[in-house]
Amino acid sequence: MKLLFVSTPVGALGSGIGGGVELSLYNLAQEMIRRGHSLQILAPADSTLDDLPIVQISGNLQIIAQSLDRSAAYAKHMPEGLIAMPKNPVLANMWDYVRRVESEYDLIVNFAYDWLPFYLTSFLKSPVAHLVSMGSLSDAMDEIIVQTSKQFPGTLGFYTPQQVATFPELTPPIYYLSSGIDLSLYQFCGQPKQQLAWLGRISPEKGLEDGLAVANGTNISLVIMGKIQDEAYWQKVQQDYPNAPFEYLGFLSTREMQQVLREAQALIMTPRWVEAFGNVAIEALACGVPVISYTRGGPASIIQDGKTGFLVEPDNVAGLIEATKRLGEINRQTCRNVAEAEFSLEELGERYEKWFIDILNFRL
Ligand code: HBI
Repeated sequence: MKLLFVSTPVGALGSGIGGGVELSLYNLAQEMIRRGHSLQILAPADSTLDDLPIVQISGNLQIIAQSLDRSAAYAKHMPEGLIAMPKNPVLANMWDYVRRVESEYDLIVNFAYDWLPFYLTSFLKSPVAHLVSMGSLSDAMDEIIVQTSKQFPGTLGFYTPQQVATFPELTPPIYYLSSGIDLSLYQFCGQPKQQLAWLGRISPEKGLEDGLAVANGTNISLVIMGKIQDEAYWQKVQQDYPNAPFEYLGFLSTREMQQVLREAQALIMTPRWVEAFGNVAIEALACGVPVISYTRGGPASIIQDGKTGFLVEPDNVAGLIEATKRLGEINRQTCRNVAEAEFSLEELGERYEKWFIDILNFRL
């Protein structure tokens, strides 16, 4: 197949602003090329992705949907369900490029959680597969997602059932794609140091304050890695936990990040929202690191309670702290084995290739 991947407009690939979708796009692109498909990636200017083919598109980055969600302060003063875009939007420039080249591809794959690509689907001749990268955030996105699932059944892909459950009724077939990583990049570690890890975009929906509360409660140092997306939030959580032992290492490459992650006794995941998946959880398992998280969103479908980590009642920090005392019950090799069985690139490629072929067959 000739595939055109259209990336998220919130940040250049490699910047970390695109969070899990950057990793998903990179891993999937690699795997599709390995399977013999030809592939082109469209992404905002200044994107880097190793040696993968990227067409850089200029224009102003899109506002992240989390800041425009239902609870956003602006929503109180504005009409219901506004769809926001900056002037000279990179999102529109990317899809204008799609319009010009679409006849050269069998399938276009949209990675943006934005209104425009869903709306443009019926304007294009080539089929569009939409990877929905988050749970329900706004009425405008819910509406266009529901509409697209009705008009183009089978063209919406999600990570998990927990993510799909946050949306209004969608027209089947619905594809649950889970996720997958290049396991060869993650080295198993059987002897961890006295430290816990927290990974992800530093932004309110990720609940970093609970991670610091665990460090405070256990007096075990929390190693934090990820892009600071909300500086004010980052300052606030540090002020709220002045004595919590932690180290912030910034946004690292996968290679550097896993060298630190693998030595952790556990990864602490503290999603405040319904995390669609949680790629960081399978990165931890791949290193043999158990995951302690809330029974909310993607982590609830990744972690096997008592076997590859512990699932705790949402927002119950004391429960997270209790779970750190039970880590001796977890066999770290089992964590790595589960990652190999369920979250390899081959498994990922299998699921996506079936989805893409189903879309093309349905259209013929
Ligand atoms: N917001 N508007 C918008 N568009 C996206 O594609 C988007 C986003 N916020 C976050 C995001 N994508 C990625 O971090 C996903 O991995 C969640």
